[in-house]
Amino acid sequence: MLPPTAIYTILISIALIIASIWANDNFNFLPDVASANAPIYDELFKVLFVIGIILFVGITALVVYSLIQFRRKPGETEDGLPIEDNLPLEILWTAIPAIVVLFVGLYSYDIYERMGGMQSLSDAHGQHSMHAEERIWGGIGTTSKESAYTKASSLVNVELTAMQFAFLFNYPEGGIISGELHVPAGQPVSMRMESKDVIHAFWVPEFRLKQDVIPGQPTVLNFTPTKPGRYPIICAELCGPYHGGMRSTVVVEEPEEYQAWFKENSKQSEVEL
Ligand SMILES: [Cu+2]
Repeated sequence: MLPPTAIYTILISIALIIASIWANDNFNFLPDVASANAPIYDELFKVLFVIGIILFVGITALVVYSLIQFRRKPGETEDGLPIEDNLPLEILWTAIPAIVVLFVGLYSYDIYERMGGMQSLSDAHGQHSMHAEERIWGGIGTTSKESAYTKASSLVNVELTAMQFAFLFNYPEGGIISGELHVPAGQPVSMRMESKDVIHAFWVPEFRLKQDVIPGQPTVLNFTPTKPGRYPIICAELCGPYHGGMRSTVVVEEPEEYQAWFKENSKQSEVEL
């Protein structure tokens, strides 16, 4: 027969696991899912969040239990028992965090790879040719296969220029320069990013994407938007006094709407030229 404390431990653990699964299915703390890699990223976030909750609740429960159970009794004046050297316990509390950290590390790496982070950039959708000596890195990207829209195959090329305190988007094919990023849903986008002054970061929470924009060292971000809508672009690198105001918008449109926007704006630029 198990001692009562062991039974309580088992029951509490089961209740915690059930509660975590229920919370995971019923609450969504995260912003909209608007790109192909967002679901993959959310998977990682949820796993980390559940591990965090289990540790937090477990440790807090243990502390509260110890506070009550081992409280000094009235009239007790002596020191506690001098306990030291419990080898099995030390092995256990070293092994458990080691396994957790190893698991989190390998799993994060796997997610990074699934998001295209380990892809060599020259393979990525045959994007515009780059000089071999050019240092371009940080190719977080996705393939369109996870996308709800798999029909499109053409690649949208955008060049992002960041400066204190604005983002500028240039579409080389149409000669368009825009303060807002327009992208078609379901089509892979390859964005080449460079900064004019200091380090900025391009962040779209709904895409679950963040990439530094660095002066003199272009970075590339490949992604496939999936859900039409307007989402904020936020500079996520403290870049100066108006860093907080460095925002823009990404407009994800149905492919036809995007084509219409593109046509309209590239015509205008022809007239201006
Ligand atoms: Cu900035």
